[in-house]
Amino acid sequence: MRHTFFCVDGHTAGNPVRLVAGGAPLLHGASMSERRQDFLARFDWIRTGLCFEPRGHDMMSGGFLYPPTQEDADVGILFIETSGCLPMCGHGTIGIVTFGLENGLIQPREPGKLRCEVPAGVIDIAYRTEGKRVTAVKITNVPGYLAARDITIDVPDFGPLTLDVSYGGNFYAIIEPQGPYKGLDDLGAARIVELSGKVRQLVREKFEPVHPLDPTIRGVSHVLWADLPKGEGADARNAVFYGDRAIDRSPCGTGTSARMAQLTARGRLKPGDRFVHESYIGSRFIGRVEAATEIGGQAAIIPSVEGSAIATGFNTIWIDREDAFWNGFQV
Ligand code: PYC
Repeated sequence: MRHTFFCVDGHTAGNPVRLVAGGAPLLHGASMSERRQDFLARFDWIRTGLCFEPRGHDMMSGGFLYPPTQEDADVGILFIETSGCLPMCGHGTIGIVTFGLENGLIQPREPGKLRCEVPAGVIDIAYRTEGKRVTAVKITNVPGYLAARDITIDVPDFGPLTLDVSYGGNFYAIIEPQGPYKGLDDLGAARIVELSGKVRQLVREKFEPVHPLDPTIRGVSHVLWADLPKGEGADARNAVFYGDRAIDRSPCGTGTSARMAQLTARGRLKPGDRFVHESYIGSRFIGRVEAATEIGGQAAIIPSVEGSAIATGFNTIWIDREDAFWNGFQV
């Protein structure tokens, strides 16, 4: 049996985005969070088939558009990625909104503005256009907060690290330069990938964060290696590890949100501050601490992240059960 998926492929700040515009399964659930659980239980083969080799690669990421479950939202988004179905994805949202608007798949009620329902909550979008092109997308994200400070781990063949765990739509282990970690260029991409899986495992053994409003959002999924900026006008640089082998080519929207929540909790940023974040490859998002708030009685921030995406083409993809690799593989 052959399943056909009509996709708009592209990238946000260098990281892939595959908007699956046709072929999304019908999902049960009264919220995007419940639909995420339903998708994971019944349709995860679609994610692995579209994201893993041979139809995808280590960094592959994307999502589907759904009618929202909430009346005040314009559209619902379900994210797929090599790492799973994320509660929220910043670079994915920027790409999905851009390609959705450019191809008439999303109809805003008010030009320049959208309200999107994602598994992690409701996010507000402001976007700019030039002719038919969407040139910038700003996400006002779900609240971010610092979940744990100063967790210590000892990484075999590397050394001791002290890190924070922060939430910006996913939970991040955040490592600043210290001891054996002298910065991104000193470590290099291959070593970041090699060490990050171990770091994530060691953090998971010590601490399991659970979102105060949605217990299905739990556990550290990403590792953010923080560094000083490289380019002029940037405030910081990062490499975000996800899945089993991926370094985000974008500055990572939820990672930027988590980093701003951490820095605000530690008194190094404050509401109103701008935070220009550079990715490993030098692309940028403009972050901002929009406001202070609280979540489950805990101090939090409303972060925003702005960036842009480029479509690279349409892609009709088959998943055929007669193909030995119909649901993808990882090596
Ligand atoms: O931009 O939030 C993000 C993201 C998560 C994983 C990869 N990118």
